Amino acid sequence: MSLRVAAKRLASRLAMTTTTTTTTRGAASTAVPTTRELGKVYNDWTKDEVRALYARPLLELVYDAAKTHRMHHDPRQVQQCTLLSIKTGGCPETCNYCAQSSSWKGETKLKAEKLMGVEEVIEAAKRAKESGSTRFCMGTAWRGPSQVGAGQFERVLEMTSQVRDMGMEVCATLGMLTPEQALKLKEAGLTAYNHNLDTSPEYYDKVTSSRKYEDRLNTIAAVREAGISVCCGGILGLGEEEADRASLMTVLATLPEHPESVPINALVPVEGTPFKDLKPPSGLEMVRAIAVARILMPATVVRLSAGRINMSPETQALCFLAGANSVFTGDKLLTTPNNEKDSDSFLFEELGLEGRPAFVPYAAGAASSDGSEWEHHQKQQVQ
Ligand code: SAM
Ligand code: DTB
Ligand code: SF4
Repeated sequence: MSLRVAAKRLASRLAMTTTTTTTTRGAASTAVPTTRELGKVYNDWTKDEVRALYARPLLELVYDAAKTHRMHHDPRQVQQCTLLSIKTGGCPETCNYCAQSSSWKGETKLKAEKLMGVEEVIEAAKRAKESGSTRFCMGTAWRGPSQVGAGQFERVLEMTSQVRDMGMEVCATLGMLTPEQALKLKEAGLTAYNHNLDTSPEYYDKVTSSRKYEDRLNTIAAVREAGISVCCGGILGLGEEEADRASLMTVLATLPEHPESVPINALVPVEGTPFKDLKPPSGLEMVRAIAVARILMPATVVRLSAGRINMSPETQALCFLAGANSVFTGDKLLTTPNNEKDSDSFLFEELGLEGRPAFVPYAAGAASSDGSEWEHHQKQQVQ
């Protein structure tokens, strides 16, 4: 069989069942570029530098990431966050990985639900706080608040204020925002807004057709402008190459200010979605992505997000060593299952980890995370 035929066969097999990630490992230098100082915050990383970093031998990368981590964070602290899908399913967007798009509801069989009531959400936030979470994140399967009636957005603002008054960090992920909507969320007390870029600009049209990369960047700019802390990351395992992963990291690390929070998700393949047959990244690919994020964005909270349920305790330990300092806890993410409480408690105990308190000042940034919230919180504790 000729090489071309073999390559073609392999390509079609991969296209049908799995994806693979082409790496440039071995071709690159093994060190952080000599012009860069570990732990220093830079916003001018080049794509070539990031690619070279991405291709480094894993243990060297993890070693440098662990050193960087200790310059900005208490390595024993890992924040526990709880997600709640306050409006599930029926989304008009077409994200190929997502269980909640109405485009494949015939296949996923996910039933669209209405926006939850304020009381029910507050009860869930109380339970999350009691179980050790210091950040509560509410998600809606919306293109954005503009798509729904004003009353629904008002209800989310009310939920935001009430969770904030409980002394928790409050995060929301509601889709695209206008600058006015971002300001309203800020006034309601929102700590952070999650809006992921998901993948590289080059690969984005393979992931969704219903919006552009630029739309995502505009919402992130509106969030930043409103003084809300930015939570923005991606997903590994969407069929992208390693160059796309490096490209996504370059976009994040060259924003005018680094996001205070970068979630790294592994694809959770959901039955009925176009990406149902893609192969999620390996644990070590997740470790590599976390280490690169940590070195590029030293002060940021790097969140080991979706896909943790399939990771061994050993892989998770490597992720924490590489600089992850947040996880989602609780039995559910948005629509898919999450790690069990008992196994998480055992893992924290065995690794000597403790929860990260709410409002620890983030070194990276925005007005809502410059430490004033931490002082406010400390005062509340004294009263
Ligand atoms: N609709 C809003 C949006 O897209 O920004 C908020 C909710 S959306 C479900 C939040 C994020 O969850 C997505 O941006 C994506 O990164 C992540 N996500 C969704 N489904 C996922 C899956 N199956 N596996 C991994 N991450 C997923
Ligand atoms: C993020 O980056 N990951 C979380 C949170 N931000 C909103 C969501 C993960 C969703 C996983 C798939 C699901 O449960 O539907
Ligand atoms: Fe809708 Fe968000 Fe899912 Fe995309 S990721 S389909 S925008 S809920």
